[in-house]
Amino acid sequence: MTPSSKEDFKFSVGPWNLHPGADPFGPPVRPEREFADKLKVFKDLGFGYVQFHDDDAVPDDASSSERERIAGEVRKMLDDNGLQAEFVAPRLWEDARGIDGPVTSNNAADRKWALERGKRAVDVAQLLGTDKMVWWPAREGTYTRESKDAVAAIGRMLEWCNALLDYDKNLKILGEMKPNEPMDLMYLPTTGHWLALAYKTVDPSRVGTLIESAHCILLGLDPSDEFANALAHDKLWGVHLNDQNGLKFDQDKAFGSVDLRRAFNQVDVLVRNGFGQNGEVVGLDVKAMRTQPAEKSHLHLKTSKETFLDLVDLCHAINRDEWQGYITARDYESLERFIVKNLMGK
Ligand code: XLS
Ligand code: MG
Repeated sequence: MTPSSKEDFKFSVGPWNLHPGADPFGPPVRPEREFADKLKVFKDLGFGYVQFHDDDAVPDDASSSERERIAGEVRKMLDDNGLQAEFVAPRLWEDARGIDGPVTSNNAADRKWALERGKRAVDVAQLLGTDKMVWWPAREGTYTRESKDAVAAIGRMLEWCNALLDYDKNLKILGEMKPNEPMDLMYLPTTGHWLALAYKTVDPSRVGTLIESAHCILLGLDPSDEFANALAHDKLWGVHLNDQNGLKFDQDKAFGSVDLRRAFNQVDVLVRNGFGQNGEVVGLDVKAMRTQPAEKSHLHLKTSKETFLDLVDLCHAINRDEWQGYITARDYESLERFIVKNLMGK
């Protein structure tokens, strides 16, 4: 395996990562940017790919001919900025029909809508020129544990994936798992749960994962080990890098801003396993702090990318012989000091 070089890494971000700063306790504090302005920011910051929710690209109520026209316009804007679509994710969690699922909803009409919406997202992905669909099953879980049949729910999640794999024979589904928020308890809370489902689908070779750092931390798991598990199955097809300060709401802090060693280990596992050499993209899922003024509300994207690339440099510069020497001698105390010194630039 040739380790990834800096050039192997292409970066992506979503339009929702440039946002006006509303949170559950307060309204927006900055003006919303036009989509075209967001693309310009992405281009200027050196991003090569854009992540989309289906309705970031095409309104959900567009007719199929409108969908083609609007997606064509979006694709042209991407082209004009030297950008490509990385994936499309169906936004199943905002519509009233998604209030209790919708894939695992107890209501058959909601489940039917979930499939239609999934198919529309696949259509949008095709029109934007990507074969990847990310599924973050936001409300597939419960607020009240006794409100759903959990075994039936997993079966419904499997059926939904199978129907979409069947709908588009080139589609790849990347599950992005998260243990909670907005639900109290999620079905398939970890990547491991998801991969078990992946192997039960009609075409496991087209089902992989996108792993978000913060989601692992919310589980009390180490993101680099989670990446490693998916890499061992050849199923790490995307990442959402960010950081998270302990077990609370999903903070989407800038990559490496809380725990630099944890960030280093994520980059190191990607570098050592040649991530990016088969078209995988380094995605960010980061939020600007609400305190940022409008003209500085893109810096979280810039700093996350810079931290990532600085850590790639460190991965290449670090003395691997010395590292291995500590492993061979089983002197893990000295190994810790070695890593910490490297992170301090000493
Ligand atoms: C939410 C997820 C979401 C997905 C895209 O926690 O991270 O933003 O990445 O649907
Ligand atoms: Mg994410």
